[in-house]
Amino acid sequence: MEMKDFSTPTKITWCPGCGNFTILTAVKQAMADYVNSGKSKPENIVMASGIGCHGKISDYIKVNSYYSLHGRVPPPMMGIKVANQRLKVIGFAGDGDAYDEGISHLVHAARRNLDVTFIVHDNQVFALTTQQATPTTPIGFKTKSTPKGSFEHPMNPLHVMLACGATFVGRGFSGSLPHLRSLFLKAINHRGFAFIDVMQDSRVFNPFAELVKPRVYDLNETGHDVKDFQAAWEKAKDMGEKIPIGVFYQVEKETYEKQLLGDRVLSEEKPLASVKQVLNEFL
Ligand SMILES: Cc1ncc(C[n+]2csc(CCOP(=O)(O)OP(=O)(O)O)c2C)c(N)n1
Ligand SMILES: [Mg+2]
Repeated sequence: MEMKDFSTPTKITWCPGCGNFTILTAVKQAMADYVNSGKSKPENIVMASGIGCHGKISDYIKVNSYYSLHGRVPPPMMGIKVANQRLKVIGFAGDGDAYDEGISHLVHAARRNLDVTFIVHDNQVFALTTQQATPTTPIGFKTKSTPKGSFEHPMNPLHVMLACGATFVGRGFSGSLPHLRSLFLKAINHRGFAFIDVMQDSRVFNPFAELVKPRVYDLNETGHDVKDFQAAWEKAKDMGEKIPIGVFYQVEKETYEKQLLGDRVLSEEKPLASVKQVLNEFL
């Protein structure tokens, strides 16, 4: 498989130069790498996405996908994984979607250690609705909802996910395509809840790529121990002169669906009752 095998004919309507293009390319490359490694087939990869500019990624990748409600990417991911744990489930959310509207869903998906990959397109704004502040908007940043500049303490998504027990926590940057490809592949290969916050440049609403590019470095080339929670916590604080990207934390832990189901694959079992029967009970 090649990256182009995952392309769809749908016209891409993101703004020219948007960091979402890099995320799209990196995901298709990582999916091709994953399939070529013999671990899965394209028909066994399922995507779920939220609502926002990022959510359109479901239309641009040729695998089965579920367009969810705003902030509600984790519930369908959980439903899909529990129904058929052989599927590789990858979710895509925006920073508004994941950290604002849907934060409670994200918290519980992470602490359950569902075996899914969750990628956040973090452009620090609600972009589709033309720039309002989200939980990751930096202090002082002027948006339509913060005309005097934001004065709320920004959330650190990596800290939130570490605290919730995510077993894989990473950060990527839309200005580093080869790095993003390998980071996505590591996350897809992880068994357990793999979370990646991608610093995603929005050329129109938050163009930070040129400012961030000279500051990023690959954490995994510095001898960082990914099993060291405290080291991951400390490194996740760095968003100043130097910004680490890569895998901050990765440990093995039993997954939710394995504990719930063992090796059962519910979608292959005979249904206990028809949907109609179940609904009739409530009439
Ligand atoms: C429940 C609900 N609330 C609000 C909206 C309006 N809405 C649509 S897209 C969007 C912004 C999404 O921002 P983000 O998740 O950061 O994605 P981005 O557009 O930045 O990729 C909002 C607020 C909605 N569709 N549904
Ligand atoms: Mg956003």
